[in-house]
Amino acid sequence: KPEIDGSYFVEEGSAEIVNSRMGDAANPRLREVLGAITRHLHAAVKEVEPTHEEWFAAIEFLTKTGQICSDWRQEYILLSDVLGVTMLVDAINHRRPSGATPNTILGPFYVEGAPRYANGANICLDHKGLPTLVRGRVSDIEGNPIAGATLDVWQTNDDGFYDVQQKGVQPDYNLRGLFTSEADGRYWFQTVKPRFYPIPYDGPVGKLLKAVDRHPNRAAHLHFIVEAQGFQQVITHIFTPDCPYMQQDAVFGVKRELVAEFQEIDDPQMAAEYGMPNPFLLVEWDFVLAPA
Ligand code: MBD
Ligand code: FE
Repeated sequence: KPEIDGSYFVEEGSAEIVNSRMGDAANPRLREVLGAITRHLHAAVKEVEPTHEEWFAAIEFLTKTGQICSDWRQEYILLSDVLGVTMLVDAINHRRPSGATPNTILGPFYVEGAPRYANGANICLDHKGLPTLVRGRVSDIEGNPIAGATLDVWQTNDDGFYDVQQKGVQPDYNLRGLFTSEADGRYWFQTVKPRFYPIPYDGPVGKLLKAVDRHPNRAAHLHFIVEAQGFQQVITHIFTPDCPYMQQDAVFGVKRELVAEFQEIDDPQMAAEYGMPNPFLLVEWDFVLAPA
């Protein structure tokens, strides 16, 4: 049948007809990817039978999602996050050996070029929140220490905002820093306990969440990127154990292995040793890296 005849288009497999137009010069992987997207998209459209107005609303939504609304933000990452696709892609690409620290979502608030500190430094520059000492070891899967690993950490302040969301309100690089593991693999730094907070919901993705009656809150977390020569980079979080959104993180980033204890320590000697106020919270957290 001539495919030019629109009367056959739907009945004869519209996606197949579209996909058959791709020529021999197409990159095979692109052919596979676009072919699958076209098939699933046509199936979804046939399932929901949108009106023209609905389809145009979808296009408008995607257009707005792609617009840069500040120097650090367009919303496609966030859309991928709230639809669970980011975690899915991550799971597909990071099937680590058991025992290795799992990945989770990067999120939109990572900033390169945070200050590098000596172990023990305090990354909380606005002095708000519950003082917390994070310490642990970076090791390989056999437990051998990894010296010289870089730990890049970032989190929200006690009001639930990243520094880049509150330029001029928070000090630059508040609650961000790079640390280096010592010869025995150890690292330690001072921060404050993170709290849950909403992903930005003033844009198109926030409107979408509201429209489908979903909350925008992320389980409270500290972000880490840990890297060392010869090992796989780990992009991950530490979660607090007592966050009300643990079971319903807006972006599906929680993994059981990433939930830490935040122990209350009342020990003036230990506090003095680390330059912490007493009492304080202690998080003992080891990172285990898989070979590259
Ligand atoms: C965040 O802070 C975050 O970590 C992710 C993954 C998405 C939105 C906001
Ligand atoms: Fe975050």
